Amino acid sequence: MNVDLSATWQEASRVTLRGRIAVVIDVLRATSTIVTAIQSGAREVIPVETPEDARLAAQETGADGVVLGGERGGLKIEGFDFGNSPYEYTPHSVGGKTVVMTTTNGTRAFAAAREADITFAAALLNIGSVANVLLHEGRDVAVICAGTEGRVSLDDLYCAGALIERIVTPGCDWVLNDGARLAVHWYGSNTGTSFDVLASCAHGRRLAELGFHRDVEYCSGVDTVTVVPVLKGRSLVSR
Ligand code: 3SL
Ligand code: MG
Repeated sequence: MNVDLSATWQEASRVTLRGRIAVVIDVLRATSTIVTAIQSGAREVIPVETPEDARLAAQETGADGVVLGGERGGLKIEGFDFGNSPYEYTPHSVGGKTVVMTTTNGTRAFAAAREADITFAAALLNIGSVANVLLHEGRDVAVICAGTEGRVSLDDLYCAGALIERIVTPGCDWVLNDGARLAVHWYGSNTGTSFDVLASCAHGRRLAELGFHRDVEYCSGVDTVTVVPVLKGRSLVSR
């Protein structure tokens, strides 16, 4: 089986994903927030590319209990209900609701994955559950790191390396592309905690500057959430 890693969503949009399972990773912070929203009981999360798309999708959905979430420049978009902090997505705020979400990189990575047979959302928070699902499926995997504005994000690569290490079991014939090998190497070379890694990478430092230090800490949690969001049509729902 093959594990093919794209380091950014832009790279993924140039890769053939047909016949594969895609795993989208944006640890800081989109997939961590999506996983949290679904764990908090959101009915669905609809990832879209732009704020205009979000407003349109909310109108089209026409369902009761639709909320808008996301960020630009890390901050809540004007007129939206929530930003991109996982702490905002509580059972009280999103339980039973449809969340339409747009973020700078993470939600675009779902659009880049549209050709894949199945698409899951992964973060450090739910990495064990995602690994179990991938082992159960036993199929070629395309790991799509969102990256940050077209550039590699070490937080995503770290999570990808941790995930790949959990699924590439000895005795199984896995073929890793160079990106996947790099992620495993980067993950294995870290001696500090996941928080040390996330806090020291460029986007972790940027979020701390914006006052989101607690989000970085929260997103560093490993296996704290069991839910595995899967794309059904245009919605991410609990698998
Ligand atoms: O790039 C994204 O999709 C966001 O997750 C970035 S931020 O952490 O909200 O700034
Ligand atoms: Mg990111």
